[in-house]
Amino acid sequence: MTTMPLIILPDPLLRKVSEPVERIDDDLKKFADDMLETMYEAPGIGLAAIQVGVPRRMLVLDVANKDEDEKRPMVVINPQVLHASDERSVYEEGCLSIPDFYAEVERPAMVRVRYTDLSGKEQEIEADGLLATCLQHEIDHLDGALFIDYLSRLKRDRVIKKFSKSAKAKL
Ligand code: K1U
Ligand code: ZN
Repeated sequence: MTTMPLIILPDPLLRKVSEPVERIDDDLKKFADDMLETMYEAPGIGLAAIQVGVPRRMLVLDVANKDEDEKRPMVVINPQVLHASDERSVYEEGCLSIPDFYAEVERPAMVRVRYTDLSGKEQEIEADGLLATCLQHEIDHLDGALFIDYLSRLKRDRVIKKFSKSAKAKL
């Protein structure tokens, strides 16, 4: 397995709308393994393909409690949100593409999502808690949206400015 470099704000790729995955083959399975390895190494609880520069509608996540011995990796291909609850929940989110910045975001507390798994089988899950938050955060990435988009314009612009400055300083 290989880890891949992460795309960091303000890279314009993060605003790209990803295209559906059309074929599940050995290359895609290897890519899913590499995404999981990259997520665990970061460390993170989720990762969308666009965060490693691949504009495909695919994400991985593992929201298992870190005290648990068992990993619970999920590979989610071409997800569709079928239902989002009116009830909301607030969670302090982070993003591997916006390192060391965290902010509270309010989202639907429960979502029902249809997706294809790595064996090509259609699945449906009803998620709440951290899984619901993480799924929505990752599905947003597939549509070019970031959790900072839910903050006030002032806060969002401040974060973008800070990351743009540090990107320029690295040139
Ligand atoms: O998509 C990403 O950038 C990954 C992101 C997912 C996420 C976190 C929190 C709420 C919603 C979605 C992360 O994994 S940030 C890192 C993080 O949350 C974490 C890191 C180590 C241990 C536990 C959590
Ligand atoms: Zn993110």
